[in-house]
Amino acid sequence: MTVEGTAVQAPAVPSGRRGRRAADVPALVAGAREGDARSVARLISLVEDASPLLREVAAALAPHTGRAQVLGLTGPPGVGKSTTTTALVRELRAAGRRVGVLAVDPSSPFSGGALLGDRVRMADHAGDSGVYIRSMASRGHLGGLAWATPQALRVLDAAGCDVVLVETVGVGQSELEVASLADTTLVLLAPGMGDGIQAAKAGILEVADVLVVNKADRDGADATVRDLRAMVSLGARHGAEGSWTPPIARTVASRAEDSGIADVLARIGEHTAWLASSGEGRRRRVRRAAREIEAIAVAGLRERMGDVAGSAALGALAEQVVAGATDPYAAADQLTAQL
Ligand SMILES: Nc1nc2c(ncn2[C@@H]2O[C@H](COP(=O)(O)OP(=O)(O)O)[C@@H](O)[C@H]2O)c(=O)[nH]1
Ligand SMILES: [Mg+2]
Repeated sequence: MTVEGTAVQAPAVPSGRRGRRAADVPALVAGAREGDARSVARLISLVEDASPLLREVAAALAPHTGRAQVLGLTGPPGVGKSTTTTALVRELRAAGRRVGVLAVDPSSPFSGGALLGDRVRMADHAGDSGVYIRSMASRGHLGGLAWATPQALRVLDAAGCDVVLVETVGVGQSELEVASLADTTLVLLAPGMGDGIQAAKAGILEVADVLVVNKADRDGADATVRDLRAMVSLGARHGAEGSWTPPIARTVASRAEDSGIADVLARIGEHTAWLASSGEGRRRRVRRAAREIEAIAVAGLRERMGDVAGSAALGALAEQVVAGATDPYAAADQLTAQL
């Protein structure tokens, strides 16, 4: 009876809470480092679900990270980010490099059409063990991307990816988020997206390390390149000596030949060299880590504050403030002193 019971229970529940609780983090990390795709997927799931094992996962990954080059791709929906990502993966694989892809959509739910589309298109590479592809969702809450994506990046880094591509839709904050994650950020634009350019103008030069005018097979590509060149030269005039001026590449990412993707990779290579020679690469990574630590710390504090809200201590302090026995600032100090 007991044998039957365990036989039914153990392997019959591969996913869900039971499986998660049973996760053996050191074994998963060892598996990921050996290139086992299932271990990689499992670790990313632990991260994405904010598993109680998150801390253990982070600690186990730490010694094996810091190698991967992170490329961010952002731009308006439909501009060709997924197509470009696919083309970059193809080129990088041809060069023998191991590649990870994180497709992040901050607004769509996990089963959303955009993500499904990404998956289908990425099926190009299915079966290639040198590529890990993962769609991520931020579960509807803004800022979700901020904490889960860096951890997922670490998983792919530890799994031996030489390059990790992070695709995000350029909607408001997410451009800034992807830029803060990446060593090199590509901003994609396409002809006939004048509104997109206008909207993006404010933030575009701050985040773009390489500008890509995709759909260069379409009318208006020259005008778009001209617009961008004017913007870039305006920005460059204010730039400090030795600063980076984003180059503008033209692509037809959907083409098998003459796509311009090799040129994009060459520009990325130049940026990578500049990151190293200027010291900016290191500074960016330190800034990235600082922001991450801050986000984790603030989230922790907020959680502890949550325990305080509605507590007897808070109630008592509120009574005192109403009675004029103390002021809200002094009360807040008393409250935070308890954390
Ligand atoms: N004409 C043309 N179409 C393209 C090009 N690149 C991508 N597309 C098409 O544009 C559409 C949107 O591409 P997708 O990569 O999904 O855009 P994303 O939303 O930015 O990821 C798809 O139908 C692609 O086939 C290109 O260079 N030229
Ligand atoms: Mg896409």
